[in-house]
Amino acid sequence: MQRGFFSGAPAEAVPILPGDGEASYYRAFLPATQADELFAHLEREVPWRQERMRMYGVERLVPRLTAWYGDALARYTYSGVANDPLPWLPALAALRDRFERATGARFNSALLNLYRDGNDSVAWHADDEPELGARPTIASVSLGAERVFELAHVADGHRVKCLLEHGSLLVMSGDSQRCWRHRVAKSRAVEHSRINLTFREVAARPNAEERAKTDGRPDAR
Ligand SMILES: O=C(O)CCC(=O)C(=O)O
Ligand SMILES: [Mn+2]
Repeated sequence: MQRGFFSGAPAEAVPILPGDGEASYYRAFLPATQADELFAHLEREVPWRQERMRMYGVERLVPRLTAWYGDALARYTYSGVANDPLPWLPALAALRDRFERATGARFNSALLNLYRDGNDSVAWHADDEPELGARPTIASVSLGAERVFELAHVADGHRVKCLLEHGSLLVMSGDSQRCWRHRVAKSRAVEHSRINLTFREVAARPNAEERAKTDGRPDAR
């Protein structure tokens, strides 16, 4: 056990990786009633969508529902889909502020996943898109049904498993996206839904409209 990341937080940090990056698990990061309320609020308020992705030239539906929130310029490309962020919901902005105060890191966006039941999943991947930078810090909150989060070392295949409980927080940082891949596999045992929030900092990228506004303006310097 270590204090880690959230000094003074109610939950203790449990390191889950043996090396080559850090991942800390905080079991009861949110009290159960707050986690219940947040789950119900997000399930109801978020305009959940099932996106399509292209894999090996074949288009298929992403096996879960998603939504992307963030600052206006936090545009993000995920599985070949360019996402414009929805404006922060107050409940998400409050969590972002808490993470920023605790870590000193910035989080300008959050990717939300809704796993409707054990048939929904996320396949092996690393959050290593160029706009996240070389050593991103990712704060991942879990609500609802418990799911197993697996990590596999890219070089030696070493596996680590972590049960992500209702109200928990997992913080991945350092080389964790370069040295490890992660997934949430399908599970017949899971009947209920789960919401996952991953707070990230993406490099701000103006879209064509914003570029047009600034083009032709004299350089301020
Ligand atoms: O649902 C989770 O815990 C992980 C989701 C994830 O890895 C992602 O959205 O990149
Ligand atoms: Mn991920």
